[in-house]
Amino acid sequence: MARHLITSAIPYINGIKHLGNLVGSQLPADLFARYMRARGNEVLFLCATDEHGTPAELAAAKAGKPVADYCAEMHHVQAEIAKGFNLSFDHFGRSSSPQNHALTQAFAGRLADMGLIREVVEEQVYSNADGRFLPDRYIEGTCPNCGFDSARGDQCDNCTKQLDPTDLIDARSTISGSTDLEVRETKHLYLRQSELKDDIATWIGSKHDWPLLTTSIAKKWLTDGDGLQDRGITRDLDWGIPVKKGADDWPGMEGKVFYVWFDAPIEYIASAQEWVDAGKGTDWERWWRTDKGADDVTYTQFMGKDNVPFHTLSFPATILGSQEPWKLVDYIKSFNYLNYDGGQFSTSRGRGVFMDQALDILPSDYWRWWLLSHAPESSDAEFTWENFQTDVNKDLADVLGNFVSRITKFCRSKFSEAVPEGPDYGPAEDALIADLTTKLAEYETHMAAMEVRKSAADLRAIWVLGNEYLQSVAPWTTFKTDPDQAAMQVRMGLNLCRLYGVLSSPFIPDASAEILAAMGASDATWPDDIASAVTVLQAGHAFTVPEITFRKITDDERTQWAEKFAGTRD
Ligand code: B3M
Ligand code: ZN
Repeated sequence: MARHLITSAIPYINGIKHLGNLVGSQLPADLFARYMRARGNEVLFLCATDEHGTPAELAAAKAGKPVADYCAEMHHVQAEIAKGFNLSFDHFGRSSSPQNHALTQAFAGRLADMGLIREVVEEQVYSNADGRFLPDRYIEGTCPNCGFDSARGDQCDNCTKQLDPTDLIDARSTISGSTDLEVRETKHLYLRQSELKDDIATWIGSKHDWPLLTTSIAKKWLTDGDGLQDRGITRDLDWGIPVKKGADDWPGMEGKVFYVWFDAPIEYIASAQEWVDAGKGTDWERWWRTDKGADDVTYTQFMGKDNVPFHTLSFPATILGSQEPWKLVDYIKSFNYLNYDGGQFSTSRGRGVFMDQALDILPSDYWRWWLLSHAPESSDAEFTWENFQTDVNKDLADVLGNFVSRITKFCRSKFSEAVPEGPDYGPAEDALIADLTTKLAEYETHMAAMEVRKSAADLRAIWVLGNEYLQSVAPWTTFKTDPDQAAMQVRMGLNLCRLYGVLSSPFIPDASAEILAAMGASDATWPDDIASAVTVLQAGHAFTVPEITFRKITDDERTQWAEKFAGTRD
């Protein structure tokens, strides 16, 4: 049994995420976590809300609430929606937790002890109209790298370049819109990433099996311009983790907080501490400290491409720089963007489908299946209502749903609600077993490699093999001349239902559970061998006909939803 530590990028606290956010990290991470558990591995799957920084402050101000209250409420909302999508986190933490405060301050202190922190008196943008400094998202302007006109003070969303507010051209305050800005002096801490450049380059260079999307982004920022730059890790903000050197005050840094991107990845570790403190686990160091057993852990991170620089450069700089035995990530699975109906999903413009709205109109399995089977892996992908309707109706209703309902109903009407007798499996069944064996091996290979789309295609092919089998042996015809032979064919069909319940569970956990319950299956273990897996349900085993597992999306619904989600959410 191997041990897998799995984290999803932690979603910002400001509002409910859209389906593009979901498919870019949390959902594929859940798929992998479920698969690894199903294969008998020990899994710790962690996520959290990312509660600091300007996104939280701006959203709380908009909602007219104190930021701490806003975060507590939104954490609860996001946790409930995550449950609605069956995201099987072992813990869903909060980056504002006391554990993360202490750990972040400890890392900063340690990095200072290692000589990797510089105190810098620097020039920051100050807004006269707002009476404050404008870090990160408090300022917008034109990207000096690509010319995008709404680049933020910390990063350009268009080209992913990490920026400083003073880099922006034609900058304006996002609070007041004011362009009455000036540059003032303020003191900040810088992490001397440049000192760690060679270590990080060597480390990235050794990751030959990482997705090209991950390594190309990392290498670009390692080699572009002067290479890896020192990075400001503190901000002039009220909300955040106060700057301290471990437990001690940091002279000259009173009233300042750590930058959100410094403390957010540290929350991956703190979330494991929260998991223990919540009584859900007993030993977090076993997962995170290589001197305490984590050397045999495989650590996989999931994230959208815009988060890659922080996970390939900044967070590793924190870990490597500490020279403490922390577990470094083994594999980074990154995703491109999912677009929405000819444009981008937009949180600010309310364009696209948001996670809560999705669950209001259809059960989570419909979304899980479509999103995962269209995951934006090798390029950006696009959500259209036509494609969603067509593929959900075809894959889930026509292929899987129809298979289960047809065979269970046929058995009930011609035999009973119990697996019928009949002879041993013959040549047609042996051929089916051989085909399923080949497809299962491909499915397992792709799942282990986190090839999400290919895995979905394999699973669909496994469902199709069952349909083709039923189509060709046609028990409804056989029954007229040879009921005994038909009984055996039905027995195979019912066993396939159970098998599909097991194999489909990482993608569509609710439907899988429903199928397994209808089949009265107590054994839901992953099959070692198809030949024996299709004999688990023996003659006389009772089952029930499941409720309609998947219904079809109608043309009316499609039209109505396309209109409803065109872009008006406030
Ligand atoms: N909250 C960005 C995002 O949600 C950020 C990820 C942090 S991962 C440590 O896309
Ligand atoms: Zn740019």
